[in-house]
Amino acid sequence: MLRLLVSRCAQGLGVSVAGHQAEGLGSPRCTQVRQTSDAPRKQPPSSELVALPVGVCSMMRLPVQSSPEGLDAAFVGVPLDIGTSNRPGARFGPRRIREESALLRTVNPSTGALPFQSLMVADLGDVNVNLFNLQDSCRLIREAYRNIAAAGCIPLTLGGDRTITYPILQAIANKHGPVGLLHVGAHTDTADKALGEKLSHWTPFRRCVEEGLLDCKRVVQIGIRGSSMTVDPYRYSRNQGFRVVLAEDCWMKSLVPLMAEVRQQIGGKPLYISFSIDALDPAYAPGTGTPEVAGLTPSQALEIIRGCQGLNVVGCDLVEVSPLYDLSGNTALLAANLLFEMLCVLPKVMAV
Ligand SMILES: [Mn+2]
Repeated sequence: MLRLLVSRCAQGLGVSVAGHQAEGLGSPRCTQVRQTSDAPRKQPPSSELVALPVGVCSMMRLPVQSSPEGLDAAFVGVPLDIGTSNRPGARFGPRRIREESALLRTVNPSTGALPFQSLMVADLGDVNVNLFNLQDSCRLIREAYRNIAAAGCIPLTLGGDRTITYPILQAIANKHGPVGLLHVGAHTDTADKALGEKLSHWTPFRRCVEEGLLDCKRVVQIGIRGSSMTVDPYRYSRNQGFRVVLAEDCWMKSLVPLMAEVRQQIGGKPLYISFSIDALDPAYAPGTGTPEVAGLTPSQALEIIRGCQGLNVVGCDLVEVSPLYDLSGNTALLAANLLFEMLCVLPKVMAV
């Protein structure tokens, strides 16, 4: 019976169990596996045929592969947390998000989106980061994402702390030029330095501005809040032309009207979506490194992501999930759902 289950599972996932264990992005053992254009689309296995907890743990139980060739979009883990300032643990985010994502099904009846009938999607595993060297980790992430972008594959990233968005955007801008940014989170992440270092999860968007990776007139930050070292903590963002929407301006209201304005501002040029789970109130998402009270609700998060339908989304990430502070797994479950919603608004996803 065990053999039958493993065999059926491997068939459903489309990979060998041994192959999955050996692979990792950036690993010298990665092999190029080319997909033909007429290959059948990859699908999470049906929960009517394969029990939800069965199988190697991948995002949405999708096939795992090492090469982005032939993929329209892919989930990618970046298990890095050495850029965190307070509670660590985001290195365990990708695994926990994948675990909770087993519950996700394949269609989105709320929006009508059919992502797996529209796109070729797989799980590309994790970037092999250097947990003893943040600078080197950024290099490894940048190189992995340059390969993904070069293959025409849209990355949906499972973080990892916020630092990872900087090298990802280096790779994305290398392909697309300066991009618009929808950043949802509690903090602007535009500090210059902390403890004398220019690289941490406090600083990625300032580094991105300095390197010309962002189209600053098309940058929106939503959910910003919390105490600060200065009385005007958002000045840097606003001086760059960013639109900063504070959490209190979102309280107790639908964000559908806000997103209509955001769509106008972003237009049809490339957009990157970066979602920190700390945008959500800690009541919903306690499993994060720097929680701030009075945040967004899950339904507002869905309104934000669904409001990106029709935009030219070229990449997404969901960062700052630190499972150690949430034994229920609800934070990772929420993160998995938000990543699924991002998949559902990618260009070329059909809706019924
Ligand atoms: Mn944050």
